[in-house]
Amino acid sequence: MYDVHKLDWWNEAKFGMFIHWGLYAIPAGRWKGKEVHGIGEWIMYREQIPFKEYSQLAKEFNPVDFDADAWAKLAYDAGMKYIVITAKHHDGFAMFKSYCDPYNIVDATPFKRDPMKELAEACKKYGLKLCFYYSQAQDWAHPHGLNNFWDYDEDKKDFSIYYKEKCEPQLRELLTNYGPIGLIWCDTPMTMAYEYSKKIRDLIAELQPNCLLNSRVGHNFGDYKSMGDNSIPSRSYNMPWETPATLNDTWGYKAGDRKWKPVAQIIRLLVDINSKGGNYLLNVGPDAKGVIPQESADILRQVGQWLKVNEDAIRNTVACPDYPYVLNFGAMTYKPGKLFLHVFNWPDEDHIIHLQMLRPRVTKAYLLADPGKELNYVQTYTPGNMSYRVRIQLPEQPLTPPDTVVCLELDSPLEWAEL
Ligand code: FHN
Repeated sequence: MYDVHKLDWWNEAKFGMFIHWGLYAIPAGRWKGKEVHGIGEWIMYREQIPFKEYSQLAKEFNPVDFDADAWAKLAYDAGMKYIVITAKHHDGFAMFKSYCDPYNIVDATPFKRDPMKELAEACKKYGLKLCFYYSQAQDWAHPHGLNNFWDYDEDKKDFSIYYKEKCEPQLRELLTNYGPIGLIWCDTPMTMAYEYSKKIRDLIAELQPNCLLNSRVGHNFGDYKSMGDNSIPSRSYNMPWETPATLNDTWGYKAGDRKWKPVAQIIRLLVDINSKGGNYLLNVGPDAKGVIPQESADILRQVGQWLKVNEDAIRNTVACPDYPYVLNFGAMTYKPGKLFLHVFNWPDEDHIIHLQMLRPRVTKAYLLADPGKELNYVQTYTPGNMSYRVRIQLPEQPLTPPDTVVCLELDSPLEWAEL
C-alpha cells in the first residue's frame, strides 16, 4: 500500500529533473573515431570496452565548469521540484566520494570535488529535493556486478559479494552523507533476487524512513511506479507513477545527438502525463566540462515561463477521469474543485470550446493567464443522462501558446456521464 503522506511532496511536485552525468560524457557517443549507436551512457557496454581501458577516462575527468548552483537554478527556473542525479550508473563509477571504493570522482579524477555535496547545498537553497539514481544491479566495474560479461565470467559471479562490498555500503554513504534525500531511484533490477530488493528497502527504512524508492528496485518494493522510458500510459492511472524521459534521444551526453524535442512537445508531454496522474522526470545530460547543453537549458527555461503562469493546472493535480470522447482542443488536468482545459488547438473561427457529459456544475470560468477576468459560458442540463454541456467563449488569441489554460471551477467532484 502506498504511504500517502510520505509521497505528499512528490505528488505535489509533478515535475522533476533527471541528470545523467558520468565518465561517459567524455567520449560523448564516439569511441576510437567512430560514432557509437544508442544511448550515450551505454558506450562501455556497446563497445565492450574492458574495464581497465574505460576506467582510464577517470584520469581525464575534470569538469571545471561544473556549477551546482547553476544546475539547481535551472531546475528551479524550469518549475521542477526535485533533482534525480546518477550517483552511480551501470558503468560502476561513483560520482560522489565513496569510502568503500576508490573508483569515484573524488579519489580517481583530477577534479577531486564531490559534486553531490555541492548539489545538496544548491538544492537546499532553491527548495528542491535532492534524489539519487543508483544502479543497484548492473555494475560493469565490479567483478560480481551484473552484465559485464566481457571482463568477468558470468558463471563465477556471486552477486552477494558485490552487494556486500559495494552496493549496500555505497547506498549507506548516499543516505548518510548528504542530508535528507528525497528518493533513491534504482534501475534495471534484471535478475536481482527478492532478498536484495528487500535489503535496499530495509536500509532506507533504517537510515532515512521518509526517503522514497521507485519501483525499479524490483519485487514490488517501490513507493511508486516508474513507467518505461519515454512511455506514457494510454489512460489515467490511479496510483503514484512517473515517466522518466529524454529531451533528445540519449540520457548521458552525446555530442552528435541534436534531436531536441520542441518546447511545445515538452509542454504537451507534461500535460499529458499530469492529466493521467503521473510525474514527469525530464532528463538533461551535462557534458564532460560539467555544462548542461545550451539547447536543454533553453527548452527548460521556456517550459518554466509557461509553467509560472499555468502552475495551478500542473502542481498537485490528480489523475483526471478519462473523458468519454476525443478532445479536439487539447487535454485536461484536474484537482478537486478545478478542471483545467489545456487549449493547444485554438478555435480560430468562433473562439468557442465545449465539453459535454459533465456531472458537476461549472460555477466559474477564467484563463489562468488572466484570472481576474471571468469568461462567458453557457451551461445546459441534459436530464436524459443527468449531465451538463458547457460552451465557453474564449478571447480571439491564445494568451500563453502553445497551451492556454482555462480553469473551470466545479461544484462537486469530477465525473463524466456514461456514453
Ligand atoms: O539502462 C538505463 C538507461 O541508461 C537510463 O538510465 C534509463 C533511465 O530511465 N534507465 C535504464 C533503461 O531503462
